Amino acid sequence: MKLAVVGATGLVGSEILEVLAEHNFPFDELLLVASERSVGKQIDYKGKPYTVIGLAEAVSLKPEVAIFSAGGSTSTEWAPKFAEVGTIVIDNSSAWRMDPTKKLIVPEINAKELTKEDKIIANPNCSTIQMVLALEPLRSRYGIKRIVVSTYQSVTGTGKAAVDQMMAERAGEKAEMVYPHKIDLNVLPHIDVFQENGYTKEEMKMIKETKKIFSDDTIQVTATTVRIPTMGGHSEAVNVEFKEDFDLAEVRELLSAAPGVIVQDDPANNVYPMPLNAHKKDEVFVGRLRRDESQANTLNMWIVADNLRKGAATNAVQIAEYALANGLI
Ligand code: 2RA
Repeated sequence: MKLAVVGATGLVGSEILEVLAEHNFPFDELLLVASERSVGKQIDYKGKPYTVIGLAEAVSLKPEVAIFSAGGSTSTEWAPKFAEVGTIVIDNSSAWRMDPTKKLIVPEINAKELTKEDKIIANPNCSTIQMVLALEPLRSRYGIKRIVVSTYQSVTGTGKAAVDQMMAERAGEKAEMVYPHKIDLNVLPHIDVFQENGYTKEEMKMIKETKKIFSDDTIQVTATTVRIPTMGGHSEAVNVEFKEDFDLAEVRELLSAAPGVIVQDDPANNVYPMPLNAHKKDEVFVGRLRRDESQANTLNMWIVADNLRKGAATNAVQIAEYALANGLI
């Protein structure tokens, strides 16, 4: 099995390598792939140096699987070229997510939809993944009518340059501006570009992707996505209205039993999910579980996950693991 990691030099790329190593992902050959300016660079995997190769060379080597994290335009151009030589592409960009011919997969929810015919598989947006994973056990029990989500997103979601901007500002140094404003000691109600309807693209991703992953266009979703000066992960305040009433003790049980979800909910002892604790973890953490007393059948919850892990690298590696375990490769 030949595995390619495309975009191996980026923040998500290095996280993918870490997750592959931690999960002991089986392969015979590893191709580390990046844009022309990184070709020839050395990157270590499990203590062994690998030389970065270019995209055209990687296609000619026909890997069985390629995990892409190289941005939308690289995916648009190169994913079909890999697919043509038989590679299964698992793509982290937004390029294919809403394409009706491509599946948008969170393995714990809908990996069963995958078949051998799926050559380009889309990984959802980070803020969507952690929300739908925590909602899935409740959705299957009570049904969801409406979701109102507000996010508190880490600068790592923008990439290394954004982390550098925040750190330079913190150190009082001159910062290269990635955001339109200072990010340290600030909060930006602005993630990705504004759309004609006044929402940002990040907000629209949460709305559209949630419906696609749950295969349910009737679920109403509204979102406000916000960048905050933190690094460990994304946090989300979610207000969810179910079709049926719920029992809070049962909600806790369902969440505790859900794969990939950890309940941290002990307010008396100041226990609740925080990005500081979610950092480098594969799971999604849920807490502050409480009934919305202003409306029937409605729950408030707080969801935190490392956006580079379950929000990107972990989910992509899990898709590859599913494909391997189920004979799709
Ligand atoms: C963010 N949604 O945090 C992103 C990254 N995929 O900006």
